[in-house]
Amino acid sequence: MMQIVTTHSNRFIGLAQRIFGQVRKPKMFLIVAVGIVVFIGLFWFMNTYIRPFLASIPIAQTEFTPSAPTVKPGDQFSINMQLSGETITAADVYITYTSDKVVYLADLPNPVTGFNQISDYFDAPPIVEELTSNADNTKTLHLVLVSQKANSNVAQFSLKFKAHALGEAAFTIDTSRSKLSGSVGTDLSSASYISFPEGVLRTTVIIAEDGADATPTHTHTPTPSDDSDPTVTPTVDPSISPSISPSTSPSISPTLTIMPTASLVPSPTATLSPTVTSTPTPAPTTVAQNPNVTLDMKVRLQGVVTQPKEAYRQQTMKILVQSTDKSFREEQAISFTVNGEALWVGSMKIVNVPTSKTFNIYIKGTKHLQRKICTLAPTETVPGQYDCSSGQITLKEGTNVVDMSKIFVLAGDIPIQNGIVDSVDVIYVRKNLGVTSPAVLSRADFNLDGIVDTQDYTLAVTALGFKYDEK
Ligand SMILES: [Ca+2]
Ligand SMILES: [Ca+2]
Repeated sequence: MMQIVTTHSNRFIGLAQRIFGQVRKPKMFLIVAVGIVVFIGLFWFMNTYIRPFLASIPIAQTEFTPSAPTVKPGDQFSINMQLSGETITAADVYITYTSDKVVYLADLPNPVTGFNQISDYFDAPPIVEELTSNADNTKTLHLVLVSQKANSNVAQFSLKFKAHALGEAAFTIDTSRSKLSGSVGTDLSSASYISFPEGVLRTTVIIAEDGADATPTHTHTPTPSDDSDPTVTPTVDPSISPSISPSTSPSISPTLTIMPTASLVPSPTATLSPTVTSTPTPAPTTVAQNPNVTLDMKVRLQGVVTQPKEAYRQQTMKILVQSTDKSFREEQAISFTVNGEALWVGSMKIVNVPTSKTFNIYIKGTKHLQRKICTLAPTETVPGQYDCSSGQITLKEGTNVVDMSKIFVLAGDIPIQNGIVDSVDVIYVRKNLGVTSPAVLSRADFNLDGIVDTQDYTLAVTALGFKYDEK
């Protein structure tokens, strides 16, 4: 984490120098100065709120070492991996290796799995064991491992390779793409994402004719220590902080939760007070009442590309409308019906809406991650890409069209929902492949074709990359 902070501050100084280099006019200077104050404020904000949030993701100690530093052409060897410190229940790992020097066993003419483990910690064979070729004589192995046992805070496995050309082969874990999840500490019922250590996780093997003589000069495994920066303290002058408008902070508050059971609390329209006073004053004592609002919504569910069969054309989704200042909040379970274009249509009526405010709208399906929108017609080209923080939605009396047809409500968080796509979700889908019973379908049939199969499974595994409900 320390590295992130350092990088940011260096970038910031560089940016400031560049900006100042272009400043010639005093007015411009003022604008730039204001910009910098705001920038420093944001920096302070990130340090204060966002860094601690990120820092709260635990880190797994990772060892990544070869079974032998030097091998001969034709030899089979292993790259061993050990993840410890937390109880890992799922691992989604990308490892790039020098493919013109070594071959992964699943890449042989008669492929066999290259995945191996001493104790049966992870389910075998791996859920995903895929190879892709890169331009630079390397290949990337993508492994998705799930552990239904998850009974230890040390998980080990090895990957088998065969050496075939002289030289050096390097193996690198792509820590930016790889993900771990599991339970932290002693609470094995919890689910959390777990990070790899920062930095490069790389090891090498020398392939030499006389394997024994070759000097293993190459050190393996930088094994970064797992104690993440105990010393970092955000040292931005606090006197500058008040310049940030406080209205920005609530939108990132990680405490926002949407209780699945929350019932709708209709606002008190029934406050027509029976003021039977003797004075016959016909004064129009109108109680200050905000307008009533209707949201006509169109929604697209990930995986549902055609209109499903009759039995699956209704879905209940949770809609939360919240003002950006959090003073107004209305949550309802809305029934949606899917049309011929695979769009889900539903309507929500809300009374007494303070229409002078701006709003965010949140949507969560019964087996989906929550999405948050900040405009009435958000768009994305890749499912999950749209991301917003501050709501700019204004609502008017009467009908408001909320067009979510150009973003996807992402599948994967199955009941009982916990707001995260993790190994529990993935395992459930995997266990029920081929099942068509209504109880299972209601939880894991994401594409609504009446069977839990590999398509649903793929959606669940993909969703591992999206982690959490948007808040
Ligand atoms: Ca879940
Ligand atoms: Ca299905």
